Amino acid sequence: MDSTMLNSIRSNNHRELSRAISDIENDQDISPDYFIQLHPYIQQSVRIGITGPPGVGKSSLVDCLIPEILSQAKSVGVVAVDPSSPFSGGALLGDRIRMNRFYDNNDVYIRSMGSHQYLGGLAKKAQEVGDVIAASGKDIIIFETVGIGQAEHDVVKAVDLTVVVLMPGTGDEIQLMKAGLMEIADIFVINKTDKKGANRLAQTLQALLHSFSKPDSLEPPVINTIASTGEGVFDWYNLIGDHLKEMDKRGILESKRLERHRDRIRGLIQDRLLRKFWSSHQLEQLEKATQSVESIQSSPYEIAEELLTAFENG
Ligand SMILES: Nc1nc2c(ncn2[C@@H]2O[C@H](COP(=O)(O)OP(=O)(O)OP(=O)(O)O)[C@@H](O)[C@H]2O)c(=O)[nH]1
Ligand SMILES: [Mg+2]
Repeated sequence: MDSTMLNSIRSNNHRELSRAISDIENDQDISPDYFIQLHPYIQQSVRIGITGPPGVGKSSLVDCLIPEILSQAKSVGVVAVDPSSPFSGGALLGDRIRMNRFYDNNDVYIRSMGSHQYLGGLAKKAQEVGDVIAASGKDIIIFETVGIGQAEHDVVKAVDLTVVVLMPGTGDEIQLMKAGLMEIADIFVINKTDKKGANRLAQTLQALLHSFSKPDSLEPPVINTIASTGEGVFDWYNLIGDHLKEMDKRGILESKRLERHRDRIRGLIQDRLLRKFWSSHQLEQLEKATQSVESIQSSPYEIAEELLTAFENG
């Protein structure tokens, strides 16, 4: 990155920001220098993940949260990960409307991002996208993901705090345990509490949390909302702030960030080594060694050994 680009991002030029994010998304070869130069300017942002089953109201909640954030004179970046998932009904349209509403507001940046397989994984991409948005000066960065697969677990690795959203009447409790959402939640939101079964869901959830919680661990609070009217959103926003403070006080935030830092270093080295290893020559050798069905007769360990030895011997 040249200094003009860095300055553009730092002066909150959303067009330059979008360009940078597209480069990251498209796996353009971005030099490490790019991120090294960004690094001094990314520390002030808080990164929040919002996940949950399809259609529970994640986007609607984010929509309500944006004005709350703005009313505290703070700025926000929103990244909707895979809004075009086949499971979602009209979310993309919803996201479009949202985008238009804040279109010319410099304190709101909204962007969607695919969740397909990226080299180095979605977590890496989400972290890098988070970095450039942070460098533009946003106070809060929100990642919205549908909690049905691997994506939310990757995104959790890129955030400080994770909110899991549920709704009554869908047997979410069971789904939640299956999907391992229990372990990743810092805060639970029960949305659509205008519908039947909200109390029952809250009670089941509390009981589950109780049985899951380890001594001295910070039990995730549960809060009710109705995103379609905005009810409870103000309290939810405050709860996020309070919970972050508590996580900070207990050193949880710091250790999360340190772990993330360490993970990223590990990932970068893995990436670099893999790229180096799979030169066109090595790919050719793999092709050659596995050209015919007969090659299945050789142990994969044997072929791997040969490739590794060739690599080590230059
Ligand atoms: N009754 C009721 N409907 C709601 C509430 N919140 C959201 N909805 C509706 O639920 C539908 C889904 O809302 P979204 O905000 O798109 O949900 P989402 O979780 O972002 O959905 P995906 O991104 O597709 O997983 C929309 O039709 C909303 O209008 C609520 O509190 N009560
Ligand atoms: Mg959505």
